[in-house]
Amino acid sequence: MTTQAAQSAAPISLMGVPGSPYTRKMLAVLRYRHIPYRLILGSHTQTAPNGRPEPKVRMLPTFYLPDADGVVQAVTDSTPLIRRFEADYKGRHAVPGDPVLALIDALIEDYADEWLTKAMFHYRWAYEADISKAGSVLPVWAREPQDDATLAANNRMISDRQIARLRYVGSNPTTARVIESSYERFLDALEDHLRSHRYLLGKRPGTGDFGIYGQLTQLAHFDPTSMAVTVARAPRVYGWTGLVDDLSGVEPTESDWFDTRALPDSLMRILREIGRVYPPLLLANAAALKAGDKQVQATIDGSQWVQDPFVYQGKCLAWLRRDHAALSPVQREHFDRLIAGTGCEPIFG
Ligand SMILES: N[C@@H](CCC(=O)N[C@@H](CS)C(=O)NCC(=O)O)C(=O)O
Repeated sequence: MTTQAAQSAAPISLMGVPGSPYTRKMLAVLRYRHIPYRLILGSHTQTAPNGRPEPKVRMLPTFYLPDADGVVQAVTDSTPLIRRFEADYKGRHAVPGDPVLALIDALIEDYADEWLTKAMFHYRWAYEADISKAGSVLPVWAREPQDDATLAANNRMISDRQIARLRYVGSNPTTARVIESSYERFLDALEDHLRSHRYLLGKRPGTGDFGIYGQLTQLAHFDPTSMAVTVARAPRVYGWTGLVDDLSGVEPTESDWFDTRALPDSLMRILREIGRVYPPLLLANAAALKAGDKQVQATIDGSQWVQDPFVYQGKCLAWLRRDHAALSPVQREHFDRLIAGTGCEPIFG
């Protein structure tokens, strides 16, 4: 897509539902960036294609965007899509201009998308109250109007399917405590940061804010068990989730980003929480993929962690390393010094 075409007022189309954290993440990015859009409410299995192409992987959200030849393609994956829109649309950028800060932002976004989502999936499908709420509300979001018997059948179908998927995210009786205590420590750290700051990286939101917001639309605002934990421990985090939903009226300036020479302790605390849990998973997953192992075995926060290998998270690690390698020697040294002692170091080799 050329910049000129992208800058025109033509809205872009995406398909998604309110119960999908990545759909919510992208809607908030589009609103903040003043990118006009049309949301097609629905999911791949339930919504008529209406001439729309199928994505390679049926994920939500799916965007319908022209390729280099102008042919509309179905595209998924929020992280590279945000970067594509950074190039196509000028102003109000979500990626910091300073490459060192941009890498910290990318790390936070990745943690949200790949780790915090474990908490989201775990709370939703491991507790009776959460299963019951999600099972009866998600079908309303993804389907046409339905009578009580159909809704009850859809409730059972979606619950059975998602509970069976708990093993993919690594949620089981052994890891439940690791996931929940990590969510609680994350809440405490973000709550502390929000005592003095509006966003993760200063007075304007970065991609990490949108990644975290996406997961919190569910964890903090929908699923009852994690919602109760959030409200009790972190009222600012609960409130912040409502704010990030629509940042169309924020007028950001370049000086709104933190100066990397003086990052606040509260941000470092968040990075230490990321470094405590996320690198062991990324590295063990990469090792399992390389060896062709059937299981990822890791020690996370002192506990045994077992899950299926995940090709996509292998790519996440490669992207973070690529961005680290692309820094100038001076920037890389600065970045390495910033994250020293956080536990995040092994991600970058
Ligand atoms: N890495 C993808 C993840 C998207 C994703 O996992 N979407 C979920 C819903 S939130 C999905 O569509 N899962 C397939 C399914 O539920 O059938 C992104 O950032 O967009």
